[in-house]
Amino acid sequence: MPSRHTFSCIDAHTCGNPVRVVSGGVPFLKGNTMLEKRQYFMENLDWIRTGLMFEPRGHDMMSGSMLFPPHDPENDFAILFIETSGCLPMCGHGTIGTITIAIEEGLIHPRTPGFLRMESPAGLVLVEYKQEGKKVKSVKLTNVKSYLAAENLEIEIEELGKLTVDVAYGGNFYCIVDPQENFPGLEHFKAEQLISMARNLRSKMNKRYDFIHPEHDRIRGLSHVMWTGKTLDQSSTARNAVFYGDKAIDRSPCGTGTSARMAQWFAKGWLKPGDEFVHESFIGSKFIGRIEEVTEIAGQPGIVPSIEGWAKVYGYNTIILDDDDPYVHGFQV
Ligand code: PYC
Repeated sequence: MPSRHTFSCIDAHTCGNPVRVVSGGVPFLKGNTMLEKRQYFMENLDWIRTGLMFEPRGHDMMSGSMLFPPHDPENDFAILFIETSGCLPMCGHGTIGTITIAIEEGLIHPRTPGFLRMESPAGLVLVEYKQEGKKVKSVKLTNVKSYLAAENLEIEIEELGKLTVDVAYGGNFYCIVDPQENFPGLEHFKAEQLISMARNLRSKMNKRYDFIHPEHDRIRGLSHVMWTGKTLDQSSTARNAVFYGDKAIDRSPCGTGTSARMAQWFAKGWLKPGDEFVHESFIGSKFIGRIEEVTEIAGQPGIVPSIEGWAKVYGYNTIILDDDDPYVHGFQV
């Protein structure tokens, strides 16, 4: 007998990048922390992610989340991120979209209106949101500790030649490519070029280096590439195009990417605690970032960053994953 699984989903976008919250059909996950539950999901239930994220039910940029009860009663809820790139330890645009959906659609009932404590696989994230009537107008998250993991690494890719890059962590590891002799800036390239160059660069970096989070060894590997360049709006601080998965450029300014970049700027002395960091995405949408606190991670200097942005809910989806469909687990071309 073929089996059929039904998932209720609510769809939104955060500054242009999609977020699909699974509001019905969420599976039971074994584990005592969100990092353990993430591991259990990846080992046993990853077909739910691929079925809901990839074509024909999703697309290259699709990302989403599932909500769980918190493990610590002090917190409001726990979250699993499901994306075309896998189950990210943390996702900023995913958090902004999820909170907007969860509050507007009544999936979460905060003990203190306007504030939530969220357990992500990467650690505790504090959320503040502003509401006008039923609508959530903005979401600010105070992210996990972020730091510059490596500076001035040399690497060569066929398309550009020799590059000097930095690697920073903001909930995921980012290879940051700033304008330099062989890379004039993201504005000189089409999205497809940035994607294929980033795929090559990420693979070369991961063959040469092994980035492991000093406090959580399950968080390892460079998953994202950030190309930087000139801003579209002169009043913005910086612009980026973040590559993730195999074919995606984030339409939002990327929350964990913005955190990683603020950690990089802090380490280089370009950003001070409290300064506003207006980060533009590839399409020109903006997040406002700030260094909330200076900290350390396993003896290395780091920051606690915050990111603020908005999301819009746009639809309800009942999605069926039926084993008699040859593409039940999605596909990539
Ligand atoms: O906002 O952190 C983020 C993110 C990661 C991948 C896509 N968006």
